[in-house]
Amino acid sequence: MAFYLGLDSSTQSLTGLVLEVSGNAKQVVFRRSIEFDAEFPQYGTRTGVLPHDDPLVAASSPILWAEALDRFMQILGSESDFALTGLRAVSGAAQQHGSVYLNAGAAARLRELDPGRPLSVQVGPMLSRPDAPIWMDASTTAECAAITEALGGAAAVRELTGSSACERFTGPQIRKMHDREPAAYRATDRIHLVSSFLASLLTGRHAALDHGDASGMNLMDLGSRRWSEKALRATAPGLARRLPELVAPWSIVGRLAPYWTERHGLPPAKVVAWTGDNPSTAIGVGLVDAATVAVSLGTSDTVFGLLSGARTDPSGAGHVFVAPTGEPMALVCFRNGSLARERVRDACGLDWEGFSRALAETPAGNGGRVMLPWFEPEITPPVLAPGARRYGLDERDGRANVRAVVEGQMLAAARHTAWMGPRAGTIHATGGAARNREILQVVADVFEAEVRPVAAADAAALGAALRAWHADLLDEGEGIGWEEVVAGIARPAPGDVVRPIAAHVEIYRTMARAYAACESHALGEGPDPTPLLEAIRSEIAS
Ligand code: ADP
Ligand code: XUL
Repeated sequence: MAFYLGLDSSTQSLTGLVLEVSGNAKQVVFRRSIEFDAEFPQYGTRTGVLPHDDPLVAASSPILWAEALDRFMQILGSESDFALTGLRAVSGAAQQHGSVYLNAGAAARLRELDPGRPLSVQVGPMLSRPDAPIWMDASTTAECAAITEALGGAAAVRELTGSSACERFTGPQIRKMHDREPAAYRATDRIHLVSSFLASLLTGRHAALDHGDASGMNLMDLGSRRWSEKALRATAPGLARRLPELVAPWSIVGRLAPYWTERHGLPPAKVVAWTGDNPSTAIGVGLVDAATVAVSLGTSDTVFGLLSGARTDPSGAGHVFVAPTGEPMALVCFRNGSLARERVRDACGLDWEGFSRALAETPAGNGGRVMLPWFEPEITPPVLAPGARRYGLDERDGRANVRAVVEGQMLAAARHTAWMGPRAGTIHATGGAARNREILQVVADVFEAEVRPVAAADAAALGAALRAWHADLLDEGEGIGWEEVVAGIARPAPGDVVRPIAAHVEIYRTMARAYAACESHALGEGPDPTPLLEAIRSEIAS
């Protein structure tokens, strides 16, 4: 019997779970989630983000993430009722793109982490910048333009790194820091992603970064999976020596440092490279072939799947990352996910049950009314000026707004993922909102696919535990296929399926044209869609 710990440091919380593996049987034997805002109010975060006057800026606190990790390990050490000595390996997933800036003293401080003092007080002195920009930041449009120009245009950046230069990606964030805070940049010895920062705390040394999370930086050559000298030059001087080593996702990057063994009674388990939450979720929902895609309805909504052939998104909104299997995966991210749904829910004074009822009792297509749900600056399509746009929709009509926010989100998701290739027949759904059947019905109807909610909650943490198991076996010289890794656990519950309703599918084919016209108009790229919407209204009414 062996145990594997998977962690997920997401925008709003840290979740960890322990997987017990005995022969072919796997089960989760321990699970705990720690909400940042509620458990650590002293940092002043709201939904995991430090308040800022500029709506385009989003940062969080690396000390908060460290304190949450320490708290989780303390709970694991004191409350778990299985033999901790059997813990063989640990891995993790983290919100992607966010960056942590460490000074030259950090390497020694990591080596000498003192088990007698809380981690949080030991992390502060390692930082060359107190906060960490995160994936919600949209303040680097100028930096993206400069990098794009230096690399020969958007298509060239995509070919090289798998994505166009994106505001939230780490390269543009580093360039901004270099240009606007030169002293802090000079004082920076190592730049980690959230994933490799937390792995460094676990191992007590600067941990390597996996190809999967490194794909979200606009700095790695996706073909060779090395840092691209060109991209580094286009970003900031002296960057190569500030970046972690790159490794394959299944690499062992160290062992739990004495801090963890002495302070919390954990064994010196192997630490497997951490990755981004989306790549890790791919394993946690059982995406091990290109026939299935996943929809993750969390703080952000993401749609992703393994790619069968090489392609990038010509529109520039989608990304190609390296999956934990080593294959390319496509991903499109929508910032206005759960928080936008919550915004509409709260404006109508509803709970989730009432939200679901409003969805169930309003007609598919919403009588031709459209919402572009850009309450916050949006990533896909890129929108910097926040504010929902409504077409034919009265803001005071609560139930129609409930349907409009979900339909707007799913019509956008279908439109902006068409580049990924032929539509999948099955969608695996995960994330907090995947427990909402009425939302999943809209996903099924718009994507014309069967939607299967993945039974296990916490897919990113589960994916991390499964990756830890896979890497441990590989390290012991026992190869194991990915099908076998996910078998029996990272799978939709048998028989639990939401099927598309034929009449709704027809309506959404029409509404896709309505959505596209509204989006083009709102982006200043198309005419007033009112005449089209009027025609569509009578089309779907008949
Ligand atoms: P994260 O991206 O932080 O990991 P989760 O995947 O845990 O987020 O999702 C959390 C979100 O799930 C909450 O912000 C909430 O809006 C949403 N949620 C929870 N329950 C429901 C429900 N019944 N219907 C719709 N959304 C829900
Ligand atoms: C993906 C992205 C988000 C974060 C959320 O590109 O920015 O999904 O990973 O944690």
